Amino acid sequence: MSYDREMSFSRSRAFFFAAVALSACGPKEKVVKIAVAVPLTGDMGTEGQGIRRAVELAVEQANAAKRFPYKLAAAPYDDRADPKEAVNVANLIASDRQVVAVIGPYNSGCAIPAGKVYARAPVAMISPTATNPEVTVQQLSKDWIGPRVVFRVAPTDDVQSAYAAEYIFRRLGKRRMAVLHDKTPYGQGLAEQFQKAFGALGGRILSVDGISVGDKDFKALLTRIKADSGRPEGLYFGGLYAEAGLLLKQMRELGLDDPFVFVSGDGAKTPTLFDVSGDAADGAYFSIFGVPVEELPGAGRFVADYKARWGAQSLKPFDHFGYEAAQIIFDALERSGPDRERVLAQLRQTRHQGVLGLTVFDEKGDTLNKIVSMTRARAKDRSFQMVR
Ligand code: ABU
Repeated sequence: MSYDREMSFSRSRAFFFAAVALSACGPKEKVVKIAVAVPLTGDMGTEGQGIRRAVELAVEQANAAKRFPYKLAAAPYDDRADPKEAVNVANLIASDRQVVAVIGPYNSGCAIPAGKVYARAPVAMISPTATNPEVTVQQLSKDWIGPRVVFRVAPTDDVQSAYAAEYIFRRLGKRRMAVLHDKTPYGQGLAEQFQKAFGALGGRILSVDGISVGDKDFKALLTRIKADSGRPEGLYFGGLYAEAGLLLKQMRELGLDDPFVFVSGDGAKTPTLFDVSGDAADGAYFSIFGVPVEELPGAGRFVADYKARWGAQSLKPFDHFGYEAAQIIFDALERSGPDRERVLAQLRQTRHQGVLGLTVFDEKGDTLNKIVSMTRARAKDRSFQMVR
């Protein structure tokens, strides 16, 4: 179902329920909101929409089970993956007293400034996906402007890129790499952590270049990498799928093909990549946090419910992280009641066994569940196969 159709369906449903409530003339039901602040439009909109659907599913299930003595509502906000808009959205959310916690932002570049707004409120946020260490580490600064409110259910980029460096060096046997990043907190951070880890293993980084999100033509840059006298054996890219897809396409056109490897991170690993790259993504490597949802022993029920609710094709790579963030908030709500500060205090005590396994937060708000894995793109069915 398209977003517009979903929204129109939801609006008709809301209208129907409002009419029923009015005709009943009963007391107004208390509504408690979980805000979902992610990109809902633009290049990252497909990923954000998946997370929104996952949170809405969790909310619908909790309401259907009458888990709380009030009605829960998911309140979606579109930050467009833009740090300025993420701050605007955070201010709107902070001023809505019905909101007891926030799921999001998706992007590290949004989560870093938005976290400051939520700290001032204060209202807790759990990011399902923002992986730059600074997202939570900033809360330990002596200049931090409120309580520590930021949590995340994904392990950080230093863990992910150290794993990728090991994989490239030991499993793929590569010793000389070129590095490219998109100059965002996520992409640049991932690339810098990779350089450190690959260098520590004895690998050589031959070049490091920055591109900009939205760039389309990488031929000159790739030609220079190809001609490098150090003979790079692969390209490590810190960035998102739109640029990764174009890089792959243009790399193949220039003959940068097997055994030359392309390796990137979780932000580029989405079936939407194939819309940009076509078959050129085949064989490329992508580290991810956690393991693919199909491999998670505790996620079968979620996958079945999600597909039944939203359609078999609508499941996106980070949806189970959004669903888990919602379940963690529900656990806290059960112990605290619908009060922002008490929810925050209870989130710090989280010990949640769910689709991701066990989630416990450290003093920064980072999950202690630090599993990362490597996947390889398979163009014929637009899938990513886990590789060992
Ligand atoms: N970690 C995936 C991409 C989102 C971000 O951290 O910016």
